[in-house]
Amino acid sequence: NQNRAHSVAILGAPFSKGQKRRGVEHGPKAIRDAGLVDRLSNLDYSVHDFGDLSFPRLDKDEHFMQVPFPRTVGRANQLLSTAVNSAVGAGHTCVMLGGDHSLAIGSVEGHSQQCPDLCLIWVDAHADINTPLTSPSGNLHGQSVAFLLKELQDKMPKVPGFSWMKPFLSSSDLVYIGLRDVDPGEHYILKDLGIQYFTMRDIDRMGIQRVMEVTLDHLLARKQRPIHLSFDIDSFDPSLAPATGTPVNGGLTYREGIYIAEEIHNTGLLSVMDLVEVNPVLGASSEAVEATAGLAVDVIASSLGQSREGANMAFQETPSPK
Ligand code: 6HN
Ligand code: MN
Ligand code: MN
Ligand code: MN
Repeated sequence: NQNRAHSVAILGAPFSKGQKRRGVEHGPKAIRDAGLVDRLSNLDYSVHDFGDLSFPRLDKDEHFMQVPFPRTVGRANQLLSTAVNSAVGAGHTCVMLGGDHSLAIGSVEGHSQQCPDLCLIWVDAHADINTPLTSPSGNLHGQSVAFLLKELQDKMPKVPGFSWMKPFLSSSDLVYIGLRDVDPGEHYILKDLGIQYFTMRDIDRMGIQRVMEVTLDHLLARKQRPIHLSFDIDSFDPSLAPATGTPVNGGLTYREGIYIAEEIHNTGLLSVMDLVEVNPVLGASSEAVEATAGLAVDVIASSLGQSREGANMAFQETPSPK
């Protein structure tokens, strides 16, 4: 129970234009319906649910190269950045509910306005580090990290809609966990920049305990600093998280995912987290949707201190009879 921040801000971001499938804009509602606010209140937080942001529909937004909806995605992220900036500035630990993973651009950027020394843990089947020139799909949810990294600045064309931001993150301030579907251009960039990453094969070899030890050591050994956790639900195995747009077999087990969240909580340094890519329209049944959204709630609660050891907040001593 050490280090419990007292207030959490929930920001819903019902946005889907970073990719081409419909439905991921309903992620925030599905995650709230799975009981998020009650679960966090039981952890003794004061929960401030700021509701859903509203994002403008831009009627003229032509492709840029092969990238669809660039101005719409840029503007949504600008609005999200402002919201995260003020939630963190007001002293909340911030939970951003997506929406697709392009939203991490605005979430991490807004966080960096308050915490310029933040570090980033990206839990995902994918590296989301394509540039518009390497992307096989054009989709911006597969390019978020490329917008953040200083080292890619001169590899990035000027995408319309993004002139409000400058890259600010160093590649040494980022660690990936869960990778298993990395595009050729992405693999080149990961190697070229020497980014620390752990694929599912690495988790098989080292175990999740060692992966977290090396991750946190890499980011925090030199100095303690705020953590941004960007958690893509497709990092989990599709048997656990079927309702998502780009599922890949061979993902995290339930216990690996929860262990990642617990270890991040135990640092006492979690400042902002994203939970993205829950798409209720893509579940084969309501059970599949509820399982995916319930898993999202479990990850958020564990990141904020829900413990498998149990809590003893109601007890100062073991009750005696009479
Ligand atoms: N996500 N690497 C593929 C692409 O289109 O760039 C997939 C990206 C998936 C993005 O899951 O957040
Ligand atoms: Mn819809
Ligand atoms: Mn992602
Ligand atoms: Mn992904």
